[in-house]
Amino acid sequence: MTSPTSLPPSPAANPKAAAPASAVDPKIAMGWLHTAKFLTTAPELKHLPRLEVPEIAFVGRSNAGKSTCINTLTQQHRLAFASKTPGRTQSINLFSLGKQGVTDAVLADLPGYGYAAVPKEAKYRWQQVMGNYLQTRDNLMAVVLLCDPRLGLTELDEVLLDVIRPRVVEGLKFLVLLTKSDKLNKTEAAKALSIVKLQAGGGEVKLFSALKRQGVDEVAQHLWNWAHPPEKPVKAPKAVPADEAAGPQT
Ligand SMILES: Nc1nc2c(ncn2[C@@H]2O[C@H](COP(=O)(O)OP(=O)(O)O)[C@@H](O)[C@H]2O)c(=O)[nH]1
Ligand SMILES: [Mg+2]
Repeated sequence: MTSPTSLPPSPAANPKAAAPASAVDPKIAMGWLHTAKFLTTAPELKHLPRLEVPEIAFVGRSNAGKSTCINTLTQQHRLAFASKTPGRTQSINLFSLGKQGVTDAVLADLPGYGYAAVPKEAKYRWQQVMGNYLQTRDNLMAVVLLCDPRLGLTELDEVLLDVIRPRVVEGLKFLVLLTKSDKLNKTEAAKALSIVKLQAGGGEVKLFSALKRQGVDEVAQHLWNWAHPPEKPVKAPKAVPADEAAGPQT
């Protein structure tokens, strides 16, 4: 393995890459995620609607647990179809989020990659669509990369990291979730975390289990914080001392 120090800066090495998941009450974040509604599906980037609201993309290998993660976060069992047949979904699915029918963010479920049984042309086509999406989608503000910790970050995940690296440097948020953590014991989980942290350049990596609900609230808080960044404080106008404001005294 190449030493991580010899690599160019990793996406996750950017301190801006993951927001602190502290500010919002997890109940508020989960309530917000529960508003998710299917918006549209697009086989190619050009079919996606242009949107102004922030978009958070879920990416990862087929079978990494992406659909299950989205369904768990949104508390909707069939929102993102958790297929038993990996590699089937080949479109970008968008889900809108927002209270009182006002969309304030969008989740994007990207097709999984790396499924061996997918024909070569389909794989190639998908790489193009995905590369295009990740490089040019204007309102993309965060990427959640899901990874089965028993496989670790694979070559295809590394390719994806390379694709998004320039955007992370410019402020794109980034988080790696090690899914199905219920399948690991404590030692295995700690080991998987440290290996993937190294691979991801020491950035934000979290254990996640839909089954045991590990990491669910925390991820919800991250998503909420990303979509609702604190407003920059407005500079108060400089106070003029009363005697100056009243003009020179005679
Ligand atoms: N034990 C366990 N299995 C999971 C978990 N999340 C997903 N799975 C299983 O992993 C398989 C793939 O999940 P899916 O969400 O369809 O993966 P996707 O292809 O990335 O969308 C399914 O059989 C899920 O039931 C989890 O947290 N724990
Ligand atoms: Mg899926």
